[in-house]
Amino acid sequence: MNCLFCRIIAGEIPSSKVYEDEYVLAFRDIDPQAPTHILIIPKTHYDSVMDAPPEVVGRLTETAKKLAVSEGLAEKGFRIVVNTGDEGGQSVKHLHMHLLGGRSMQWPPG
Ligand code: DGP
Repeated sequence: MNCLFCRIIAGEIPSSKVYEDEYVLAFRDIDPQAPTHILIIPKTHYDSVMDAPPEVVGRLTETAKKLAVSEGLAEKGFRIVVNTGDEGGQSVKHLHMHLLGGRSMQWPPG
């Protein structure tokens, strides 16, 4: 298995897990870009959001919303990001949603 996030799901690489269910794993980003920076991934491998069915994207979004509440981000606001492809800045080719919060976000992003 050469996908980094599949190896995290399999427990071969340790992660700081914040949520897990049958379909989804969420863990803290190794290189946080905000006080709270969580990655939410499907347990089934999809290279990017372009390959994933709507129910999978929906589960990631619903998990992000729940975590925004449990992490105390929902009231002040937060950002969810799905980098896609090379120009989108996707470095890990396993679909993942970033949940970022705990500071004011800038726009436009870099
Ligand atoms: P992206 O650039 O959108 O593909 O985001 C990939 C993210 O994955 C990036 O923010 C850093 C994070 N990351 C890379 N390797 C690891 C790892 O081994 N553990 C954890 N927790 N995060 C990782």
